[in-house]
Amino acid sequence: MKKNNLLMYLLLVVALLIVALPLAGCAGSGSTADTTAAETTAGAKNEITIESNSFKPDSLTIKAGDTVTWINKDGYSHTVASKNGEFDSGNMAGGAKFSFTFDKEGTYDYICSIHTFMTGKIVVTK
Ligand SMILES: [Cu+2]
Repeated sequence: MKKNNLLMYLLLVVALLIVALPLAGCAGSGSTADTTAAETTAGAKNEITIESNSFKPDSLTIKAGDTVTWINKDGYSHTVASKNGEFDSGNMAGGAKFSFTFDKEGTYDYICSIHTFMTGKIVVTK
């Protein structure tokens, strides 16, 4: 009789372990999310607005690899044209945007080829 009770007790312990172990496994695996750190997607916005026949700001310093976006807020066409031919937006109607990525350091003077008195420059540092 005593031996039987012990056997029943052992069976009960084993049965409890079988039920309890998968539950413990589930609880452990529930906390693996949220490990990827949020990367800084946007640093300073390199935006230049074209407004009232001028580039604002007319001088902008960025780092190599940065992209600059010009936005024409006038109701008529402008262009963004590098004096040395590195970039040329072509005709930008009112509301149009133009982006260029500067890979090399240096100073890039540009004008609006329609209104050549409109000048600006981008300084690209390392
Ligand atoms: Cu213009």
